[in-house]
Formats: sequence, C-alpha cells, structure tokens
Amino acid sequence: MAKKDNSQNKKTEDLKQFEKDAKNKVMTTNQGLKVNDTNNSLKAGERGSTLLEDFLLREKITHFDHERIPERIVHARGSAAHGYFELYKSIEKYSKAGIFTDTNRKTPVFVRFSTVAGSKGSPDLARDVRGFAVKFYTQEGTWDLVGNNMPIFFIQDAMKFPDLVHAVKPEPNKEIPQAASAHDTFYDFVSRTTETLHNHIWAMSDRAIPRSLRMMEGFGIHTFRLINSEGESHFVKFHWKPKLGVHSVTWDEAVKINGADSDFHRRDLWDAIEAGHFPEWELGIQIVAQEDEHKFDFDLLDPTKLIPEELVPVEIIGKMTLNRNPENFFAETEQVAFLPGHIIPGIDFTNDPLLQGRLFSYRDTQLSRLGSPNFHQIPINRPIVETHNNQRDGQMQMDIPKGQTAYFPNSLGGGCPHMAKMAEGAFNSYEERIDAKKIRTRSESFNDHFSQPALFYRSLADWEKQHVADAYTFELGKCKHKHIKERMLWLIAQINKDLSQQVAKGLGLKVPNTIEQPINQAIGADAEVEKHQPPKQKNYLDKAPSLSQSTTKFDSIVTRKIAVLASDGFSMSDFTAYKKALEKEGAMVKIIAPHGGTIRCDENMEHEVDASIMTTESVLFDAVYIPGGKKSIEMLKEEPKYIKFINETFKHCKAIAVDNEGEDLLDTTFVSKYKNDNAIFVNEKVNGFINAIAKHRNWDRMPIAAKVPA
Ligand code: HDE
Repeated sequence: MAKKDNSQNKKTEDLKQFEKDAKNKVMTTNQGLKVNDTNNSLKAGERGSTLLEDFLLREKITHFDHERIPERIVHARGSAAHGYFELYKSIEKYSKAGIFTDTNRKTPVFVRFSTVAGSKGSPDLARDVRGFAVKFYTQEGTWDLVGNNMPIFFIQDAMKFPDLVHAVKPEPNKEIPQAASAHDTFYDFVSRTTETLHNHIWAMSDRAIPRSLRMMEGFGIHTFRLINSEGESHFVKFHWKPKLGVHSVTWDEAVKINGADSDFHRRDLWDAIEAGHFPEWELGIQIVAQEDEHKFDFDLLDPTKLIPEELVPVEIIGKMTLNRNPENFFAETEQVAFLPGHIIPGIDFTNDPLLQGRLFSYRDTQLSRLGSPNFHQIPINRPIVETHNNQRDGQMQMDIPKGQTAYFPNSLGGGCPHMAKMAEGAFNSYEERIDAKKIRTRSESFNDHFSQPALFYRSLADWEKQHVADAYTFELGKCKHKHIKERMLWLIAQINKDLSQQVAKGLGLKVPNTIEQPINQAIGADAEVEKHQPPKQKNYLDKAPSLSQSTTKFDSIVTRKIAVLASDGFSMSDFTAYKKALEKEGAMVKIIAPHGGTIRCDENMEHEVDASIMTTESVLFDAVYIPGGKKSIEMLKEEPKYIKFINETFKHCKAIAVDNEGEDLLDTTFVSKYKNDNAIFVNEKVNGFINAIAKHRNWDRMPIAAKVPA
C-alpha cells in the first residue's frame, strides 16, 4: 500500500480549492447542463448529416481542438512533484529571507525536473543536461531557483542562447535528430564557441545519464547574492545534494532504456513517491565575501565556471522532501511557470550576463506558452500570500479586483494598495555601486575556457574518464563532417591530450597540430581577436574530488529494483531469505517469470509475477537474484532471453547473486568464467549482495564487461 504523507502544507490547501473530483457525479456541459448522451451527435435522421445546432458536439470538439499549448522551447520534457523545504539552521548573518532564518517553517515547494533538448514526448534517458527547477511558496512571496543538474552552463552571455539551442535542436531542414546532441550542427557550434567546452565535458560524463532524477545534484549555477538585515551582500552559489547519492547508468543502458521504457525517470519518481520513499535533497551554500570577489583565478560572474568545493566548502543549511505526486500533469507540471526573476527579500541577482538575460526570457516565454500575462493566477503558479496591485484585465483574468481605482497614487481608493515600508518586508535591490561605460563586449576575465574542463577531467575516477572518452567518440562518430570532428579533437587536446588521442583513435582520425584561427568566434566582428582567445589551461587546483561521482554516497539500497528470475518450483527458502533482507533495506523485489499471472514455489504457494520476461529488460533493474529450485532453473534455461538478461546485467557492471541450482543458469551465460568477480555472489549470505548494490556498480569489471556480446 502506498504510504501517504498527510502533513498538509499551505500550497496543498490552496490547490485543493481548485481540484475537481468527478467521483459519483453526473456529467454536465461546461454550463452545468446535465448530459444524457456523450456518444452520439444530433443528426437529421438516424443516418443523416450532423446538425449545426448540436451545441453538445460543438462544445466537446471545440475544447478538444484547443487542448494543446506550445511546449517549452527548451526543457519541454519534464516531471514534477510537490514537497516542502525545512531549514536546519538560521543563516541570518548572510540573509534576511524568512526561508533562511526561520527554522520552524515548512516551506511548500513544487519541483520540476526536465531534459533540455528533446520534445515533450522524447525519451527520458537522452544524453542531456537535466533541469532542476524549484518553486518555493514562501510567506514573503514565491522564490524560483531554476537550476540544472550540472554546476555550469554552456555559454556566458544570454545573447548566445538562441544560437546554442538552435544548434542542439533537430536540424531545421529535416527535424533530425530528436533529443540528441550527437549531430553536426551542435558540434559545428561547440567547436567554434570554446566557452561551451566546460559544460560540454560534463554532458559527456555520466552526469548526463542519471540513474534516477532522485539521484542527481542540483545547482543554481549563477552566483547570486544573499542580503542580510544590515543590507550587506555575500556572494552565494546554491547546491542540492541528493540523500541517495549521485548515480548514473551506462550509455549502453541509456540507449536500451529509451526503448524498453521511455518514461523511465518519470515512472521512477512517481513510483518512489507513491511507495512512500520520498526523495530528499539537502540544500548547500557556498559563500564568498564581497571583498573576495576578485580573489579567484576565474570570474564569479562567469556562469561557465564553478567554485570547487575544495576552495569554498559547501555549507549544508536545509533539506527538501518531495512527498506528493501532482493530481494532474497538465494543470500542474505543464502549466507551472518558473522565472529566475521571482525572488524574495534576502536574495538578489548579480551581473552575470546569462542570469541578466534570463530575467527577461522566462516572463516573455510564458506569454506565448500560457497565453496571458495572468499566468500567475493559474493555481500552481499562485503564491500562497495575497497579491494586490494595479495591474488589470488581460486574457483569462480570474480575480475580480474591486473598486474604482487602478492607478497609483490615488485618493479615491484610499491610496491603496499602499506602498510597503522596508520595515514591513518590502524588497529593494542591492545598492551596487556602478561606474561604467555602456559597452557591447565580453569581459576578458571570462576568457579562460580550458582550465575548468581540464580540472573536471583530472578529478574523475578512471572508469568515469573512460565513459567520457566513449561519449566523445560516440557523439563525434555521429557527425558527418571531418573538419568539425578535427576541430573538436584539437579542442579536446587543449583539455587533455590522452583523452583527445583516445577519441581520435575511435574516430579513425588524427588530432591536428593546429586549427585555423580564431578558436573562439563568440565575439563581435570588430573585436580584437587575440584579446578574446582562450589562454592555455591553468592549473590552480590539481584535483577536485567533489566533482567525481566516485566520492558520492554509497550507503543505501532504498528503491533499488532487484529482478528475481524464477519459474514454477523455485526455492521458497532461498527466495524468502533474500526478499526479506532486501526489502528490509528498502529495495523493491520483482519476480520476472517466463509468463505473467502467478507461479508456484517448491512449497506449492502461489506468487504474483511482476513481469513476464517478454515484457521487461535487464536495464530496468539494478541487480539480479536467482533462487535455486531444479524445476525452475530448467524452465528458465529454455528461454534464451534469460541468458541475455543475465549477460546484460553483467555487462552493465551490476550485482548478481545465485543460490543452489541458480548457479546452473549462471553457468550457461558469459558470467560463468567470472564468478570470482566482486559483485557476483554464489551461495553467499545476502549481506555482500546488499553492499554491492549500495555501491551501485562494480566498475572494476569494465574491461571484462566490454567483451560481453550483449
Ligand atoms: Fe532556461 N529557459 N534559459 N536555463 N531553463 C527555459 O523558460 C533561457 C538557463 C532552465 O521546468 C524557458 O519557462 C535563456 C540556465 C530550466 O519549467 C526559457 C537562457 C539554466 C528550465 C529559457 C537560459 C536554465 C528552463 C523555456 C540563457 C540553469 C525549465 C520554458 C540566458 C541555471 C523550467 C520556460 C521548467 C526553461 C530561457 C539558460 C535552466 C525559454 C534565455 C543557465 C530548469 O525561457
């Protein structure tokens, strides 16, 4: 039975008044007229033409004809959930925001995760950045922290965003490929816009193919400001750290998951919440004092740079829990509108030129997506506090503003709504001193494009480095134009020579010694070209272990899915020992039988089958267990897909445990020669298996796994 979190929050209560439940209700038109037949139109005779008079048909069809709205230009594919944020400790010395000072609050949140490039119906496991957008319904108004699962972005200036997106989206002449960066136009752009290289190498890493939306980090990316009650500013970067650690699938799995269950991430999030395994993230902040603004080897305003945690530690200040699935996808997940411009007193922007552009774009885009400047009145977008101003009318006005006046100042309306005093919690912008000339350029302090991708690559574990090399090889291998691939090889060599050589080998090309200048073309035609070229990489930090997934948490198997391969006659005692222990740790145990319905164990009890082998794939599971039972194993041996299932599980470096006759099945597979592997368990206690699942994968197996012909 699904566990429900009944702790109500203010936003949940607010949404309730808009919910509609048709249970035990009669069907009506939109005008409340009771409907007796919704199956047949009004006709001139039984076999005659339909009458124009048929207002029931017209209402139904007209609504249907208009039930689509434009999908988001980017981040169209998304999944969302409700929850709340709790503060562990006050950070009043940095921020006066109630959400950061009041530890008694439970602030309602709505969080939407997304891929970037694909359309609304595209598969979840595309190699892509993931959006991580959080709407905090605070007592001082709504704050949106609209971030990604990678701590940096592809470009430095909002002016480049349409170019970036046009390059990665399907090519305009043939609308191919869907939800994939592996094509010529993207690499044509990347290879001429060197500022993209940092985010790009992250996109080539395992971060771009998460095991679960619940197992990825989130980042605000830009440097923001926190403002305290004295009006003092500190720079801040926001981090979300998942309680379950950061884990990913392999590219081979991603490709197969997209076929086996293209809703894999959406389903995983939904199922975890329904099962009462509420996803949790801790909120961390990196604080930089105002006077330290220029102390780094990179510019804090440059969104293609991260501040390594090894230089400025992340201070954990609170926790977010997602505990409720939306009632309706369209009303909530599709209509939610996130705006980086939604901030609250105690938080402010910086001059990051990407952030500045975003402040315009998100409001603008809602107008074409949701169709009206009143989009804030849609239930999911309404703040939990009252709103009053003189904005009026517009399409779909849902409020009924009272009174004679819609201007300020007024006397006829008693001067209302009146201005808030600062002491009443009004917002005012941080008073930053500015003495500058108006200029269309890029700061030279943004020019270093190679140091941080190199730091990222150096910080990875060997298995992660291999995945990065494979990803570059795959992506560039899909490009047709040699000059684009060669440019990329040269640029990758500026990050790491070995990496570039490895990719070149896979592409059957040589790393060129030089490429035509300029390298960085993301500058104006009259700009001094030399001034804007990226310098050679600097090494201001040898390694940042925090950037590697090998340093994440490996202490839980909660919600991990374990496939139990069994048929009639499987050993009940083997099965029970494993099932009990695994479920005690929060794992989800699923029986995969040769057919649907039920199977009987050797104690003649009936067991519900979770999936027949024909309807499922190994890539949808985290580990495999095969209980003994002679008859069961003989039957499994008859079905070749079980062999594929086991081989693939091995190929993807997952844990496998077998008991008794289960070993016979294992012996028919590729695994038979590698039973001494650290994550293969033959007739062993369940503890080792549990630890191996908690470790996510046995990456040491990669060289052997690569040989599995699955
Ligand atoms: Fe977005 N982005 N973006 N973006 N973005 C949108 O807004 C845009 C950027 C991010 O779940 C759009 O409502 C510009 C960075 C997320 O609804 C649009 C620039 C980061 C989401 C838009 C950026 C993001 C969006 C499309 C460069 C991470 C999904 C629909 C100046 C910090 C939010 C919409 C959701 C969505 C514009 C860059 C994250 C078109 C112009 C950097 C998570 O307004």
